[in-house]
Amino acid sequence: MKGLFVALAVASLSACGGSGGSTAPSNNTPPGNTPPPSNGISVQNNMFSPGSKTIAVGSEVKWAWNSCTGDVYSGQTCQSHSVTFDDGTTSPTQDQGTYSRTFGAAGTYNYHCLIHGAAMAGTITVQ
Ligand SMILES: [Cu+2]
Repeated sequence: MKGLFVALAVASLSACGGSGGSTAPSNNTPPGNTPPPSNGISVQNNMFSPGSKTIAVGSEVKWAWNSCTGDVYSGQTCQSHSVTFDDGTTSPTQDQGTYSRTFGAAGTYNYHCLIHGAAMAGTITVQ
């Protein structure tokens, strides 16, 4: 629902704008997307990129949602995903934003998206 609202808001802004030509960004990236920081993980539609990551004990990993795509009305459609670990730790199920987790103990941490299940999964190896 939130994604739809944003899409409509963006569409109406675009309709009222119009002071000479298109001002769309040349890279055409919908504004709901958040590029991950270096060493971060991008939450895309139906995949985490990179899917596997190895870090040192005590490190923080940041996921950034990039699940919005432009639509034909100059707005965007954003799909919801989550970062949900087998140990129960989870991000919200959201269509935009970021999530961070700090790993204080060595081990293998498997996670998946609550909506897309095993088809959208990743692993953090902490050593
Ligand atoms: Cu998902």
